[in-house]
Amino acid sequence: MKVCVVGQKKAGKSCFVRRAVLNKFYDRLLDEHNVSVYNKNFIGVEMEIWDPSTSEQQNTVLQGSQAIIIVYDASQLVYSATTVDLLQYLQLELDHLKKTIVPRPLLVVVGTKSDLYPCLHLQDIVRWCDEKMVRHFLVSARFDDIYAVCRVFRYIATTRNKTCCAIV
Ligand SMILES: Nc1nc2c(ncn2[C@@H]2O[C@H](COP(=O)(O)OP(=O)(O)O)[C@@H](O)[C@H]2O)c(=O)[nH]1
Ligand SMILES: [Mg+2]
Repeated sequence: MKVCVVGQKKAGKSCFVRRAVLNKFYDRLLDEHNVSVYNKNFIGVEMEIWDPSTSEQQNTVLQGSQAIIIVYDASQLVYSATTVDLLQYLQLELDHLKKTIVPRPLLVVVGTKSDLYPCLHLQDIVRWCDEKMVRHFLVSARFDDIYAVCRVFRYIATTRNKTCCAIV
């Protein structure tokens, strides 16, 4: 199953993926120009997790994804203005993905860096995700353990299994 991770630069995409796959945290930017691909089995579902660095790379590797994780920097949720910017970004990204990826993938939103500031406007994002019927997770790649971060991938695996059963 191909899973792609997208989001703005420095949102915390690579750290999120590395915590989930390698259980490591790197306190600096790495692989800024690469597309990293990791393989890992989550509750019986073999996943190929793609972590492109730039938005150009994101657009070229997205096709064929059965699930896409939109990662955002939850430390932005401390101000209303940055929360509004974030909601605009999420709306654009969601519209773009729904239009361009066929067949339509499972979409998940993940806020990361929850350790940095209190997420004062978290409810705005959670409400938005509820309206769009997209599952939302809040994590810290720095301090959460691998089990907590992997909730996202277990959710994707479970939802995919349910969809397959429904089709059969
Ligand atoms: N405090 C904190 N910093 C983080 C977390 N995740 C990422 N960072 C930092 O945010 C910066 C960007 O992270 P990175 O994963 O490379 O972002 P990417 O460009 O979206 O792949 C790096 O300096 C990371 O150390 C987190 O959960 N908590
Ligand atoms: Mg990265």
